[in-house]
Amino acid sequence: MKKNTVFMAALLALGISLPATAAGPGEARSGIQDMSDEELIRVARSAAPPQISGEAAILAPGHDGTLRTVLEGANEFTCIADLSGQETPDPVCTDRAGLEWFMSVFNDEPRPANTGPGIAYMAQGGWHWERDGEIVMGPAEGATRVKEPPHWMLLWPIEAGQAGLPEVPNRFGAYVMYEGSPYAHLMVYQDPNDLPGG
Ligand SMILES: [Cu+2]
Repeated sequence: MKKNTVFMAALLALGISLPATAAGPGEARSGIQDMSDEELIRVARSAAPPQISGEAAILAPGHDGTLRTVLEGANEFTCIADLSGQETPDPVCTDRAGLEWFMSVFNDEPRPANTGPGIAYMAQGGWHWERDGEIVMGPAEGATRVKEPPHWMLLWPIEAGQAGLPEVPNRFGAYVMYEGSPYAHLMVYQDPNDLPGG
């Protein structure tokens, strides 16, 4: 499998892939592949507060669609400069367990490899795709892109029904994304003062 394809499959599994009509990961609309390392570090670090991101390792997608290490880290966090390849980068900072979760996605594994809960911060928000009122794991035909506000994620198995949580974003700011999948996780909108209407 070509590395490009791996990255694409990974993004698809995450539900953060490009729409069918969009550029491939080699030509992300955010122009992330053409940014200087300094800019990549700035963008990646913007996903979490400085006490987390300031000493984190920095990864960024290169022109071949694979992630490269831009900067080694000095704490347990890793920040990735862009996940979706959309017109604005959507960076994430995640701890060791969370990085295992993301690497499982990138490697198209049937389930995440982390053996403990991971945490991930997306202070710049991100996107998901919806069809018929449900979140789908990628831009399937007829799916629409929906912007996510700044949020954090608990990357550990959860069932919406059992947890008494909804499966779609709502005015309370917490929901289970990818319900019914091994990649189901708790989404919490980061700023309680910035909840979507509803
Ligand atoms: Cu999520």
